[in-house]
Amino acid sequence: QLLPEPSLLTHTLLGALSDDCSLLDIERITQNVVKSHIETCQYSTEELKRLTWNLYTPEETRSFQLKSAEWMWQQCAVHITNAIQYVVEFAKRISGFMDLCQNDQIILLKAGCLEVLLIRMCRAYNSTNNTLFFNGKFASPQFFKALGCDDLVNAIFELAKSLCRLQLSEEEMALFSAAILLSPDRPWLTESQQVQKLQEKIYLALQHSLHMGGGSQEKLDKMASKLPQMKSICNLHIDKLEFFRLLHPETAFSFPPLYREVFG
Ligand code: CLR
Repeated sequence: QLLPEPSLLTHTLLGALSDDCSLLDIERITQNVVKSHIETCQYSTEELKRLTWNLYTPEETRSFQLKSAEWMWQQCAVHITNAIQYVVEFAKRISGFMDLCQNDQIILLKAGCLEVLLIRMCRAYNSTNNTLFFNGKFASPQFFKALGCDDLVNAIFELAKSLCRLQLSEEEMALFSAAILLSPDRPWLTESQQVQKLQEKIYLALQHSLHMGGGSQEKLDKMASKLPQMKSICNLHIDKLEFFRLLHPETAFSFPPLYREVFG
């Protein structure tokens, strides 16, 4: 046998880092990140479960499809901004985040908040009928037709579907979100070393959590394999917003200030 068992490998890995990050540290980090996630996830699992069969009727869907692009963009921008505020609160509650300089906090949030939102989105996705929670009810991709960005909307629903298939626990979701938020390779960071240290610890906690949950390296690889898909959605969103701004500068100017700051 050339390679040790995965469990042994993880054990060795955790052991090797133990002077820097003990099992106790890992448990403390996990607890902090999970608590932060649960407290800021906007909708509890029970709430979403209770609303599962609250779908937009065909008539309601049709009436949304007939709205103007400006109106629909404005609605979506407001909902996304709302959700971003919760992601900011999540970041603030992760121990170590507030110790970073304010410049870096802002860079990390600007670069990562949509990605975190995309991870959280799988909680609000119903795979049995391909719908997403939007303003109190579940909506299909066609519901968002008035936006005029079918490719973006379809890409978002596709990601939701594939993330949903991973069946992430709240703990895995929380740690995955925190790890993405604390990416040391974001441009213009001044203390990327410090960010890297935080990310490494969260990453260890994620590995530990996957290991405990009977998961494996395979699940971690699958999670990591969604990152390019998320990146491309972020880029597509910026492109669509830029194009919309050209067509309707007045409406784009009236989007929530936080939305404009994060994506402007
Ligand atoms: C994601 C999980 C958050 C709550 C939340 C708020 C806004 C929702 C978003 C979730 C999922 C995606 C969503 C969005 C509003 C508009 C957007 C439904 C549920 C759709 C896909 C349209 C996107 C179009 C724009 C980018 C222009 O906790």
